[in-house]
Amino acid sequence: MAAPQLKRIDVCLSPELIDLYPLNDRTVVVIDILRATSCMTTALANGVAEIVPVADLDACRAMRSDSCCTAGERNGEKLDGFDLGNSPFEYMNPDLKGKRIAFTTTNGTLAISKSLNAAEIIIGSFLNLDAVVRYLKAGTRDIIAVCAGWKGKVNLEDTLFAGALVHELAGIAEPECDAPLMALHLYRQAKDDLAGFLSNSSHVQRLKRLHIEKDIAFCLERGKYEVVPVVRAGVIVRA
Ligand code: 3SL
Repeated sequence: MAAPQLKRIDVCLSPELIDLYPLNDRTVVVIDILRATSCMTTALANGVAEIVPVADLDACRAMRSDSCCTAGERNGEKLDGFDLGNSPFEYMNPDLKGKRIAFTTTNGTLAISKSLNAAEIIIGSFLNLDAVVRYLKAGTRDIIAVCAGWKGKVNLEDTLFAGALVHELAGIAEPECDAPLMALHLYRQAKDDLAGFLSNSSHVQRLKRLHIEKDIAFCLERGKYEVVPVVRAGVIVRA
């Protein structure tokens, strides 16, 4: 019997590079470990019904209504006029069960909006890594991990998560170019102490200046949730 064909996996290290990647027949995994995709995962795992990712701040603010809360973050800080910020702990509130949330963040929601041409988009974080890996193994499409980075620049934590996907999918999906190989090598160096490996990284330093170390530790927990958020008609729901 012929061996099953390997899928391909590529890594887009910054949304600025996204035009280089063919999205239309791929499953895209959007990654913003600190903290947007970790918040989205936490929210859906705790009963939030749907999240509308919105790149533009004013458009998101305008969506506030009786049936829609708003979440707004820029430069790590919650914004005036929004119900929620970008800490995963806010999304464990039982009052949010069944709610719709319009969500805008500095990089994460922009990465989602730039990925909308993909055949399929899912949301990845260390919190749901195992569920995402199972989902990708079961799927038939080639995969692109899109790292949100920071304002167009590459960051370490999103690259490490992309490397974790390449590592976990070994034998199922083969790296398509050097970015997945780089991410894989980094992840293999870092995997036994992600927090230590990231301690000097730019966004960890930024969040530490805002005194939100507990968010960093939480977002690096692996496999806490079984949920796989998917983007359907522009809205993030449970798969
Ligand atoms: O850039 C983003 O989307 C945010 O996740 C950044 S922060 O962690 O809220 O600073």
